[in-house]
Amino acid sequence: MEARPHGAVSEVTKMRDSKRIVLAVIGSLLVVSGAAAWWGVSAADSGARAYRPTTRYYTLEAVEVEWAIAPGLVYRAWTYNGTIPGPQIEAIAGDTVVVTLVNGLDTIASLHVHGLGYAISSDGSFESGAYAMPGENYTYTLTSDRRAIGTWMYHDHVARSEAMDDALGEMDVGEEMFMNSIEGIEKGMYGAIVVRAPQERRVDREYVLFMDEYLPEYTNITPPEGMEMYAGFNGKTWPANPTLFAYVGETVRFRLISIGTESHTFHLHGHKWVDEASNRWVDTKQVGPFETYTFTIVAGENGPGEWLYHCHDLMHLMEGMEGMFVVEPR
Ligand SMILES: [Cu+2]
Repeated sequence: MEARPHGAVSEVTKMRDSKRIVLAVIGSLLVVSGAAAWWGVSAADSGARAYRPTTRYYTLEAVEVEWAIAPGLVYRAWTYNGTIPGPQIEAIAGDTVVVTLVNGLDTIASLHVHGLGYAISSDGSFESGAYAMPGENYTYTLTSDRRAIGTWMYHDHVARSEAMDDALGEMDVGEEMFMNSIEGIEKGMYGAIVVRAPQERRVDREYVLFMDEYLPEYTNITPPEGMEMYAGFNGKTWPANPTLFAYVGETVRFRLISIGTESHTFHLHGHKWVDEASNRWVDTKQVGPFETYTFTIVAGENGPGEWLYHCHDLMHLMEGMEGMFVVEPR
């Protein structure tokens, strides 16, 4: 079991009498008040029209379904609303999002979000108690500000089968360690959250691509000899990965999300884009587990065609991480 940072706590206690604490508090108050002006969403935003934040309501039902990652490759998936990924949650910075989780599984289930704000009662971890018992509901309240603008994900944090319980029991590692579970995520319980700026720059098309692996221990889908697993996009694998489409000259925004235990190196043939972090032109980007990456291209800069997109980890490519971006003349 991971040790709690007791050392850090005692360091703070030792410093309590020091004037440095007073100075640090004053300093952080100044930082917070300055930052609040930047990330708050208000009518005073520089020259922008006022956006009136609203509350958006979603219902997600945790359900088990038969899910095919490709023709003939089927497993009993755990999902939100019967699809992988689950429904996309949309908000504009400043909005409140209220999600009711209806638990139709035989196990406890939860919702944990990245990027938005929430009280501990909407955390979704086992320790927070913010999960739904089988057959029951749980409601999560999430807030957004300017820091939330971008691509994020939601996922389960607690769902676990009896078979997994038994397997963990045999490992005899003690009960506490495995109160949280990755089984829900590995079986398909995830979806995208997109938070937009009130005055977002419009694009012609937008695609969200989850990059994931389908581990045999969770799917019971056995890969061919020499392959560890199948892998792919949006709950699919080759040849069933999503086919994306655009006309030449259209702006297309990609929102990439790595959701499993592996890093994925996304590559799109025939196109380059400016990487915001480095301000450099790139055509490949590595996205670590539970990281996201957003970029925008102009479709068909090298002409129309059936352009490949794929993971450039060559094992993952062999395991099925390859799809088509079809660009047609106008
Ligand atoms: Cu990959």
